[in-house]
Amino acid sequence: MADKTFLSWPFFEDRHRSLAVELDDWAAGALGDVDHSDTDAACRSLVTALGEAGWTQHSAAMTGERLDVRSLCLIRETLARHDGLADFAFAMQGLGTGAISLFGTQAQQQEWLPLTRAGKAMSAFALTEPQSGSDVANSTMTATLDGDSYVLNGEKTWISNGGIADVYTLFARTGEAPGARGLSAFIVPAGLPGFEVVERLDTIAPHPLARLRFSDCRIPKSALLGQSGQGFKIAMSVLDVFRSTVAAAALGFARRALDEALSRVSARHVQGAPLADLQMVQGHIADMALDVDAAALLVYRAAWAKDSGAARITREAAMAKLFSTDQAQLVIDKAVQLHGGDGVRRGEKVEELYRDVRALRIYEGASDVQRVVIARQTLAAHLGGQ
Ligand code: COS
Repeated sequence: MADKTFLSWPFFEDRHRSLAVELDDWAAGALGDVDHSDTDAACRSLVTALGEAGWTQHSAAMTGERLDVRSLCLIRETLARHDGLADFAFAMQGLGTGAISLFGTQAQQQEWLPLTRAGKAMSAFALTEPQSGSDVANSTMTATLDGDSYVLNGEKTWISNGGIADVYTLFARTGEAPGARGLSAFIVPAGLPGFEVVERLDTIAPHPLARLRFSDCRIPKSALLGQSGQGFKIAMSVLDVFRSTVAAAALGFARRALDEALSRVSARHVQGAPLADLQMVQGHIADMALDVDAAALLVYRAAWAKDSGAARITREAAMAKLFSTDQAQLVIDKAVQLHGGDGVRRGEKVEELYRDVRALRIYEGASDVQRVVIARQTLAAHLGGQ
């Protein structure tokens, strides 16, 4: 039984506490036996189920509402503890529309957000390119203004929900300036002429992923999100919010691994006593519990700071993502070790968690990018205070 004492921390309001408990009850019933054999079909039906139950209402915000980052984090943590693909399905409804929530006009929001929030349309975030993952300022895909249209040319890759999304938030070079100041963000519906899914990508923890190609693909001028030339800042602002939620998903995986380890060391006997009686095992349990609580403090500090009105939580989100994803990997590795041979057997929960957690240290800003971000922010604060 997962520890829920963190819900009494002062970061939360009572509505968050009820949300976490109600979602946990729902997930225990609805996600018990999700069939992952057809990943696309599983994602589609998970989005429908999350939509019908109302959980995806939290994934986006219309003008006048706020994205509540604590709710996003609690939902991702809880879903990840039950089922990694359910967490993924929820997360993409938010990341894929994050720029529309934060920078969209009322008309843009009205067109897409009621659908994605109801689980009736799926969304994707198309930023990474074959030659630029961490180095966003080096993106080369172009959007050229031609009359009342932008014409898209180039490739995007590692796009989650690529191939099954109904709408993409896409970043392309509009050329106002070199580097970070010459990118813009667009809303691109699936299926336009010149928009092609050229490759589906398979990974150790399968979820829908694709490489996309745009060849003279025309979108209306009204597809521009925010101002032209502001794409880099839009991408970073979206990532500031959603990096905390990646950290929350890692926390959910780590909590589940700790639970699995606790059950194992209580039930498994060596030399006539439970494994849990061995001090070396207790040492592992202590490290795992400490990592889980420390990660939770960083995740909910970042979420609380954003919900309390902070304009930017770049440093807090980077700290949460770096620590939570790196430590979740260690927690899960210990859980695998405590399971002995069963830990690496296909079908065991800890084996699944071991594969599920790895990509979180790479996507939405790899661990070393988070270190760069934290160091820059810390140095800037020091220099600013001099
Ligand atoms: N929020 C708002 N604005 C931001 C910002 C943020 N979090 N981070 C940077 N900016 C602004 C800067 O203030 C700067 O503005 P000015 O030009 O007005 O001064 C501009 O954006 C450029 O910032 P910076 O100089 O830091 O750009 P870099 O190219 O050096 O950025 C990193 C480097 C590594 C931090 C950035 O490219 C990054 O986060 N990369 C990882 C991207 C990622 O997560 N990829 C995964 C894709 S999604 S799966």
